[in-house]
Amino acid sequence: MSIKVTYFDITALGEPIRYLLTYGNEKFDDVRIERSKWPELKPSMPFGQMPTYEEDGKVAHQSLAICRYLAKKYKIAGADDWEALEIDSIVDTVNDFRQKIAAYHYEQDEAVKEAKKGPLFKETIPYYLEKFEKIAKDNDGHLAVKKLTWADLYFAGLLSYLNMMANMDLLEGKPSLQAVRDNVFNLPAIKAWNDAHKQ
Ligand SMILES: N[C@@H](CCC(=O)N[C@@H](CS)C(=O)NCC(=O)O)C(=O)O
Repeated sequence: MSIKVTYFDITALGEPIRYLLTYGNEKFDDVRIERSKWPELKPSMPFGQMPTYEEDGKVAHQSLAICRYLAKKYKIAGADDWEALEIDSIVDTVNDFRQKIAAYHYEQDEAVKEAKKGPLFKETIPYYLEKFEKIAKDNDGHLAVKKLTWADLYFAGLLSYLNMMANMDLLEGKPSLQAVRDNVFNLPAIKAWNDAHKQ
């Protein structure tokens, strides 16, 4: 089977897909598009965005849908529909969290950005992180169902991007979330991937 992931040369929304494929010991073509080439390529993408995932010439888009597809393939998407719901819920919540930080980070208007700063750092980020930390503690170092699932891979894959956008170590003082990260980073395949892709 020929597999290709196409994204910019950054972690962000591409890395969870790369992590899933790496976890599944899949060989894949890790295509990284230079920013200068993007305008030319954009119209050829299903909805003008990346990442995309290709399998034997068939193209899929939407990073969460792609991750979920791979997680099902590698049997880390839940043992039954209720587990799958729990996993999907936390993944969507991590994604909400990402979007709230991104709304600040990518704000172009400096005055608006300054106005968003206080609520984001004093309220939103602590609110989400405290809840995530409790969930991770209750789930023995995982984000759902007390075992490794794609929610953990998604979170760990997104982490460097979240930290970059927030310009802080979001996991400082959060031992259970650190355990979620470490449980993923210590998987031999992911460790080898991270060693080979230090950014
Ligand atoms: N919901 C989509 C979002 C994709 C997205 O926002 N992609 C951005 C990069 S992170 C992009 O392609 N930006 C370039 C553009 O829109 O021209 C997903 O999760 O795949």
